[in-house]
Amino acid sequence: MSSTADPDCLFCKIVTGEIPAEIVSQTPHTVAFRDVDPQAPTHVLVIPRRHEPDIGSLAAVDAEATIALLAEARKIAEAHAEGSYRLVFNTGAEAHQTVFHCHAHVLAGRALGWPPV
Ligand code: DGP
Repeated sequence: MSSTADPDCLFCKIVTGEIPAEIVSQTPHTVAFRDVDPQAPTHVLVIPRRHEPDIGSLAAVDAEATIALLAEARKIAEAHAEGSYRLVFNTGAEAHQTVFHCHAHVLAGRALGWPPV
């Protein structure tokens, strides 16, 4: 497990508790908390404790944390959703990534359209 962090990163500050969040779960590799601007009745962000800007960069350097993140997202979805959910990794500004610390959005609790807009 790596302890890499970016002192200027909002989500690193949620990991340390410097910025409060409505925590849903914590594991050795991950922290999950409710999104401040929920887009569905269930909208939880699952992040690695390790600072990496996106899921691809996390996967390239830390397979264990990547698997842990996916496993935790599944666990949260199963606990908070009734069967159907969407797991989203916005990656890059053009894809609406606004916080550059890897995060999975777990969205559930309403019908979700396709394609996403
Ligand atoms: P994205 O656009 O994919 O980078 O998603 C970033 C999400 O982070 C967005 O849905 C809003 C959420 N967010 C931003 N700042 C905070 C915060 O301070 N607390 C919480 N709980 N969520 C935040």
